Order: sequence, then C-alpha cells, then structure tokens
Amino acid sequence: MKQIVISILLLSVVFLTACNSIKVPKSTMDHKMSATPTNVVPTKSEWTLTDYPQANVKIPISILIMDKTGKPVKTFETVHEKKMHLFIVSKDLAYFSHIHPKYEGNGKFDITTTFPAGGDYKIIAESTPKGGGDSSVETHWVHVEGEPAKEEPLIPDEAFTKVVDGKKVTLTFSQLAAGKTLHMTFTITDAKTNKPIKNLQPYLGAMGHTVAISADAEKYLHIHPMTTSGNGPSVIFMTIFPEKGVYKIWGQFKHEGKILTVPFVVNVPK
Ligand SMILES: [Cu+2]
Repeated sequence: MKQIVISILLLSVVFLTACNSIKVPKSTMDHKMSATPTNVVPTKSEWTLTDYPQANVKIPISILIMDKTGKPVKTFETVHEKKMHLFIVSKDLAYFSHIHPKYEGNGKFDITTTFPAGGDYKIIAESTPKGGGDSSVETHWVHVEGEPAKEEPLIPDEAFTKVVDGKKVTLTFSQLAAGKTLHMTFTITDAKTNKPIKNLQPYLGAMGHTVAISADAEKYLHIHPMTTSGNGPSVIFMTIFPEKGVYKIWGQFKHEGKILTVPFVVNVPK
C-alpha cells in the first residue's frame, strides 16, 4: 500500500482505500502544527481465519505483518501499551470492538473473537514496525455466516448528549467541517447526580481514545487526547475529518476500572 504521510499534532488519519493511505500521525507530544512527514513503514498483511466463520462461535484470527518485500516484520514498537490495536466493525458500523492481539513473534499476531451476527465486518489492525514513526494500518473484510443482525441505518445524531452506563456524555466540536483542524471535546458527568466525573483513569496510556470511521468504512481515524493531564470531566481531541460525510465516532474512557464506549454519529459538512 502506498503511503503518503502528513504529520499534524496528535492525530492520525488513514484513508483505507485500496492503494492510497494518507496518514496523519498520533500522539507525538510535541506541540507543533507542522506537516512534517513521519516515517511509516509500508507493510503488507496476510490474514488467516477459518473459511466460513460462523456468528457466535469463537473464531481464531491470525495476522501476519510483512514488509513490502513480503518478509515478516520481526520487531514492533509498543504504542499505547500494545504492539497491535485491532478494531472490528460491522458494515453498518453498529458493532464495534477494540481488542489487542497477542504477538507470537515473527510478524504474527493472534486473536480469538466472536462475531455477534452474520454479515460483513471490517477488521482494522494498527501496528508500528520498529523504526516507524507512526502506525501502519492493515485491513481485512470478513464475511460471517449466520443470522444477520437487523441493519441499523447510520443516522446522524441530532443531539450530542447521551447516557451510557450511567454516565452522561456530551460531545462538542470547535467547528465541524471536512479538511479543517478541529477540537472534539467529550464531557462526562454522572447521569444521576449530574456531577462532573473528575477521576477518569488512563486507558492504554491516554485519558481516552477516539476512533472515527466513515459510513462506507473506508476512512479511519484513531485519535488521542491533546494532553495527558487532567482526569476529566472533559477530554479534548484534535483531528481533521478528511472528507465530508457521515462518520461514526466512538469515544473510549476508563472509569472505576471499567471501559466506557460512547458512540456518536456525525455529519461532517464540506
Ligand atoms: Cu488498542
């Protein structure tokens, strides 16, 4: 996959079209807004899983990360405490899972997962070969046999406040337009008492993680907070939506040992 790299503070944008990957890197802690290319090691991948994976059955998945010549990558950087971050979404983006495969050595990562229903799923694997300044992203579509879930239309939210697991979460944007640098702020309060949550815990080395995926599942952004200080109630992320359109955003936070995953659907205008 050809990789063009653009560096902008604290964010990562990847176009997952077949032969074009534009990447804006993540959590470098320097506060410059330069567009300096960082070093993404070009990779290829080989995905191994059973031929006709079934829903609700444990499915082992094996991912081999290779360099562009096809040789397994031997050493990976640990990024946000893991050598690989893997996201699984259903085609309608109703299902979301963020998991961490085990590194077996010699470029091979293994995970076992259970798909909740029949249908198509996109798997997105982020890893950083040693020496890479930013993560390489490999993706794979999987068709899962079984009763499909009722398709959920992706409708942009009208209000950006929702209650998940007893927390009231509000999402605000400094501006919302494609191609513009913007701030995305999640504010978390206790849904019952309305008290601000001030004891968020670091989750995988950051006060939160945000993933945004375009409606067609082709564009993927993994965004980290702008600072490592503060434990809520607000967590600020900076990003650029590469194109106009509908995106689903999942904010993930840790509170009292539990992971809170909060989804929003936004329509990003031009
Ligand atoms: Cu992860």
